[in-house]
Amino acid sequence: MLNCTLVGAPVDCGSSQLGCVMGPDAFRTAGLKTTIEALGYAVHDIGNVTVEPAQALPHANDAIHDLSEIVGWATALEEAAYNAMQSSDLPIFLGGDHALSIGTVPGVARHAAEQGRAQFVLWLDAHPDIHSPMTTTSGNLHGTPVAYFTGQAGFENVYPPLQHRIDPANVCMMGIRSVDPSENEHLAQCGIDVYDMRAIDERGVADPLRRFLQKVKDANGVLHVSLDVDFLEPNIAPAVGTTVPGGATFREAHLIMEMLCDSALVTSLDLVELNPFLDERGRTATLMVDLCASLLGRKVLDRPTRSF
Ligand code: Z70
Ligand code: MN
Ligand code: MN
Ligand code: MN
Repeated sequence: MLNCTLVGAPVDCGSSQLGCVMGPDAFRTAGLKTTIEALGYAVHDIGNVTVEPAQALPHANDAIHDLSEIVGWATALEEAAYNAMQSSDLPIFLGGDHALSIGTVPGVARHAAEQGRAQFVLWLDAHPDIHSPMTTTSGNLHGTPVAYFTGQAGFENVYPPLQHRIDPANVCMMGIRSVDPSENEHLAQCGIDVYDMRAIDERGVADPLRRFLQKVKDANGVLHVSLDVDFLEPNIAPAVGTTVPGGATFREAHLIMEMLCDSALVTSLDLVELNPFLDERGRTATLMVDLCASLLGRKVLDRPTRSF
């Protein structure tokens, strides 16, 4: 029997709106554990990661807030993610805002490196989250994880030294539709595969995803999926601080999860930016749990689906 570990990461200081701190409990309330158990997994919920009170850290960009708290989370979550990878077939990190990936991605990458496997990342988000500490104008550090874990300059003496960098060629982004000017500049030259909503409208999700999964498979890689609630169309997923219209539909999101399931390449998952304070009768939390179920093996038909 495969086992799955739930790791609560109630980070909320990477964004400017309160509420993500309740995310892990909303996923629990929406029945994440029993849903995954019903699919035949042994599920262990280790509860929420906690951090030591941090000491204030100096930084050059005055817009930045809560840097020392984020560094505390990054350190604790790198360790928690690495440990969960050692004891589990599939850790799921329950956010919390997207700053949690500053810790979880390096943690799973440490495990992959020890296994001699290349770590890949699928970033499902309205935003590329590729600011450095010098380029962020909002100062919200949930806008920085991709720049950090791909080894972009500017994090020296700001975040913990990066031990296991993710090659930008091993990162694929889908759903992108809100990009700041400095992020655009960086995306143009860093080598990340970016499928913005225009690309998805023209090509659908299946073809770009199939290409990326083939690349992971050819490299004998392992895949971390980072799913931001705002990847989804806000009409179906209202529980998020910054809603960006024109997101992925219910059907596109489920298809991605089903294809990821069939690939058997996913070894870890972030569920981030759920703000239960903004939800409507739990529908966003429930949708995220349903997407998880598709990723972990829930099928419409018992017989294998024909794919074209
Ligand atoms: C913008 C910034 C952001 C949400 C990421 C947005 C960042 N690029 N917002 N996820 N919800 O503030 O840096
Ligand atoms: Mn705070
Ligand atoms: Mn994000
Ligand atoms: Mn986002």
